[in-house]
Amino acid sequence: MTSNYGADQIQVLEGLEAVRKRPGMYIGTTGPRGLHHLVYEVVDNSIDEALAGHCTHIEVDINKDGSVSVMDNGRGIPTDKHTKTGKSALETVMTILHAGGKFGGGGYKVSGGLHGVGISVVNALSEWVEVKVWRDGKLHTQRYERGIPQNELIISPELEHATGTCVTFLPDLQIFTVGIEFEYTLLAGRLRELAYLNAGVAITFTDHRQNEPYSEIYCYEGGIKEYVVYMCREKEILHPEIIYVSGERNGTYVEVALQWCIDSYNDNILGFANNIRTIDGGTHLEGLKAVLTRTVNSIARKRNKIKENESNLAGENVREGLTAVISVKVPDPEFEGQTKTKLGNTEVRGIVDSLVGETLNEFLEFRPQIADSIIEKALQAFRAAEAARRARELVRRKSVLESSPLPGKLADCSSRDPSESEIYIVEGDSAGGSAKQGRDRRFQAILPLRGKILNIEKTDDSKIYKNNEIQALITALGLGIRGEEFDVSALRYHRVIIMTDADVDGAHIRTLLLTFFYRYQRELADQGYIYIACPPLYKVERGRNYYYCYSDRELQEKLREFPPNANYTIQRFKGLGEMMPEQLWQTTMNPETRSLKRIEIEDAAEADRVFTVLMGDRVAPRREFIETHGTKLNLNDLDI
Ligand code: 0RA
Repeated sequence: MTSNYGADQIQVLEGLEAVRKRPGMYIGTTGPRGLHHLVYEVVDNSIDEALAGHCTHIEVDINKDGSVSVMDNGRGIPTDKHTKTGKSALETVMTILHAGGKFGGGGYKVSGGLHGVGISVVNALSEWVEVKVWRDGKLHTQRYERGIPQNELIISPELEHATGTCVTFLPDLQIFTVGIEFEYTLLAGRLRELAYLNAGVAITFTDHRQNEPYSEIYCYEGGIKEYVVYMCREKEILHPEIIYVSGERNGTYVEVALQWCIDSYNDNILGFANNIRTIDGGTHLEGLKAVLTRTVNSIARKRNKIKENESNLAGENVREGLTAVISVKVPDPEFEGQTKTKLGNTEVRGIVDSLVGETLNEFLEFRPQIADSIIEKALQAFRAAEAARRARELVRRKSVLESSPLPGKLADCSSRDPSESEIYIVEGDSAGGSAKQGRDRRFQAILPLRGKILNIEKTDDSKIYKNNEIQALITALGLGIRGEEFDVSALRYHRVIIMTDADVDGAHIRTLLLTFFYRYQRELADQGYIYIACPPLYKVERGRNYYYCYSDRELQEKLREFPPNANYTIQRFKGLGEMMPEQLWQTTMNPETRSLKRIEIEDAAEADRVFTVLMGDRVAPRREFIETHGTKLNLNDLDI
């Protein structure tokens, strides 16, 4: 310990104690989402170093003991002593809230919602942290426990003159009481996203928890341009070259990549501010949409594709078939909305508008063929929208869905009172069978869905609503389609419970359903009508007693209770269909004994985000990933 235990030291302890007392204020939750934020927080520091131009490689490792290491080849956190406090800069960064920014670094501190709280918060919420800094030909190390330094900086000479930082931390089970198991998929999704957003930065991600380490490298020289290529990989593109804009004004950096596709009828625009996905949009997206509409209209008029007496193309016409990524870096970002994922800075609207306007105008002026094909696509969209509007007026709002009967495979409950009724959305017919036999039919309805439903990412609205499984779902719930007002009073059940297997396919279907609800029936998630069922993973039998375990941790704890040479059997439930109806009722459906997880809007937003980077990807590495990690994924450890 440092010897000068003065006022400074007491202040430090009070600061970190405040974080440990109210962790939610700093990282949102102490559930899985908050746990994963610790990693993002540490990685963000290395990303900042990369943005400052001093770091090219970041390595993230999940270690065998469950700790995580984040290593970079940046300049290394400064280690020189502060004359005033007698502490090293390193110790200051590790122990004082929000100290990071004081030591230079980028001016684009990520401060959306839960990010940007500083590495000291990770320190406060970890059982231990070990920091290594390579600088000035020396290795500096220091260990902390629950935020408190355990030794002075240990300085040893290094032969190699490399620089960099490595932070290893083990989250504190006293804080994260539901467990500290990191989920590969979630971390991989965010790391890949960061690699796309920061062109050229290589991020290596390795999981050492199995016998064979599993590793992936994300590095995209083309940055968001490559992201757009990836998003369009299965579509037919309208123009060969991705339209790319980058520029800076008043300290705000703007980067945009655009690609129109022929066989796509909606738009897919991803927005980011300071590396945070702005799911709820904001001023950067408003600026982009405004300038797209204005520029395409103006070029269309110049090229005489719209006559003087004809009206302008609407924004949605212009955006039809557009895939885009916009990433802005703002010195003082303001994040708004329930999930803090909407950029509020008003100055950004005009900056995006003018920077994109200049480049896009020039791009299209010099490429009249591309301009014409984009205009033609928008004109078609305009005509189709007009035709659809006339058709709708003719039918007088009599939608197909309104008149359709309840789906055949719905096993409805007898109650007609939504407030006491629940519907289980179950994966597959065999699980559906068990659930139908196991339920209490007075208030529990069962809707089995077949297979993978559909991939929302790759399809447009009209196809989604034509899909049998989605139609069955919407009709069973009693809801209309997007665009018409959402009417909660029409909702037939006030608990919509997603019950999928605890494996990769189950996780996929759950993510897909949450994404669907998030995008098309957001009110349901907003108002807390959506739940996740928590089926057990194991049944342990010993003599005449049996126990259900809902996570690997619970299983380990149960086994530890037994004497060393006890006889017992473990049954692992591979799917819900393997459970007897009575078992399913007892463990998962009986309101007296079951546990349900209510989905909050943030969970649905997170599902939407993971879905975008991971779920559309069906290339070989993903298959390999599922084979390696399939058994590790555990429903009970997920927030989503
Ligand atoms: C401020 C100044 C300098 C380095 C860093 C921050 C830094 C912080 C972290 C956190 C993780 N990795 C990092 N790498 C660098 C360097 C100032 C100088 O050398 O002049």
